[in-house]
Amino acid sequence: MRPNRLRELVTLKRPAINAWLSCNSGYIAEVLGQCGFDSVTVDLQHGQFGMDVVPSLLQAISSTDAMPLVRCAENSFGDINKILDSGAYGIICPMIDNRQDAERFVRACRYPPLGARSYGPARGLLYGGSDYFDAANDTLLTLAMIETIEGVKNIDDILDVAGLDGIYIGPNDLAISMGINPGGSWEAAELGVTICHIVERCQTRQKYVGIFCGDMAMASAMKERGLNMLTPGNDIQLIRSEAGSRLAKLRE
Ligand code: 3PY
Ligand code: MG
Repeated sequence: MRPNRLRELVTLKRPAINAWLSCNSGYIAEVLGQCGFDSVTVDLQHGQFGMDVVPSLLQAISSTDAMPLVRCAENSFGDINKILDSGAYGIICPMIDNRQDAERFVRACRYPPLGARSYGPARGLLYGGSDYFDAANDTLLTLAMIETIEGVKNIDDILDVAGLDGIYIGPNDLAISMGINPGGSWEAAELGVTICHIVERCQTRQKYVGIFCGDMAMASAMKERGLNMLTPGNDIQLIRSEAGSRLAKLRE
């Protein structure tokens, strides 16, 4: 099966730099992959599109060297099966609060005996290769989002679930769950301490840990802490930021 570059980066102790696609555009997906991101994540939770466009967005990403990932909209067995069958090499699942949520997620992602994924890999087979069934459980990445205080409280139970590779931190929803407005400083109130606690639990347990970063200061701080995956904002944030700085320069 085609190797998962994100697993190779763990062995090399190098962070994966992940792009985040919120637009329904194969062109933008392809451009982000061509830019050299290690992975591009199609965001089905907040992206402006539905399930039907996932195969074509994954085709665009997989015309580049970037690993095609999807954040599913919810912890749904049927949707996760379909997304993997469309050729995703990893799933980021929002709002995992406890062991049962994590078990349900893994059940959808892994073939038996580890899980209960149904067989019909469709485009996954084309992208992955003819030994897809034998190698998929060890190749595809499963990341549970911790983004509530309940998830933080249950982090060790969640990390205990066999077949789960690790955690992806959602700082905005985590802030809301702590009574803090989203989109502010990652270090606001107890938010920074909580994020560092999640990272510490994952690293102590030798589990994968990634995070969505609202700005470059946060991305650099997370890189210093040795996280496995850094997402420096979504596609629209990248466009806005570069457009804003070019405009400001020419208006000087
Ligand atoms: C969050 O910060 O809550 C996220 O889900 C990041 O996309
Ligand atoms: Mg979130």
